[in-house]
Parts: sequence; structure tokens; C-alpha cells
Amino acid sequence: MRRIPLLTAVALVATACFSEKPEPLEPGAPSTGAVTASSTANSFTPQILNVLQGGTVTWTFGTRPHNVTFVQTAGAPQNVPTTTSNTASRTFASPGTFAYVCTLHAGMVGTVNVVPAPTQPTR
Ligand SMILES: [Cu+2]
Repeated sequence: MRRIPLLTAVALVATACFSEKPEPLEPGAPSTGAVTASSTANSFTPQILNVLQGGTVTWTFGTRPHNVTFVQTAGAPQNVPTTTSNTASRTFASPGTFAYVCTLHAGMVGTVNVVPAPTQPTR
């Protein structure tokens, strides 16, 4: 009976070794992201989002009016005008940190971190 835990431990170690695969080109962030502008509060969720360079973020607006106004930064996408019960998507072509606010509600802020695309493999 004492052998079973030992065998289990060996099996777990072996599994860990086999599941370790080299993935040097795995991107550091997803290519799409989603943010919800709250219908009941003045907040964006998630407040900070990571997305891969060239990726798209979609904001979903409920019944409370909000907008997405980017802090003026090179590479920032177009603002999303005040809207309700709607969605709006923006593509982030440039890596960087893009902060935004809702100009209707003080303190309603968010950030999109755009992670550089992985470099192409040399063949
Ligand atoms: Cu707002």
C-alpha cells in the first residue's frame, strides 16, 4: 500500500516532463479583449487589459451612457463617443500603454496594454 503514493509521484513527475514543450513563439497576450462599461456603476471591467499588437478590444455598453476617450498618445485609436446599449471595437496597431477615461464620470478610467507581436522565426 505504501508503494502507490510513490508510483503516483513518479507518474506526476514524468507527466510534468513530457508536457514541457518549447513554445518560444507563444504570444504574451491574447489577440482580442473585451471590456464592459457598467450599467449600474461608473466603471470599466476589467480596468486593465492586455492585448497583442494588432489585436482588437470590444467595449460593451449597457443602459448607462459612457464613452471611451483615450489619453492623447501616439498610436491611440479613435475615441468611442458616448453611447448606450451598444458595442464598439478598436484595433491597436502599435504597442504601448493606452489609458482612457469616460469623460462623463470622474474616476472612470481604464488601460489597454498592447504587447508587441512576437518576431517571426528565421528560417
Ligand atoms: Cu461613464
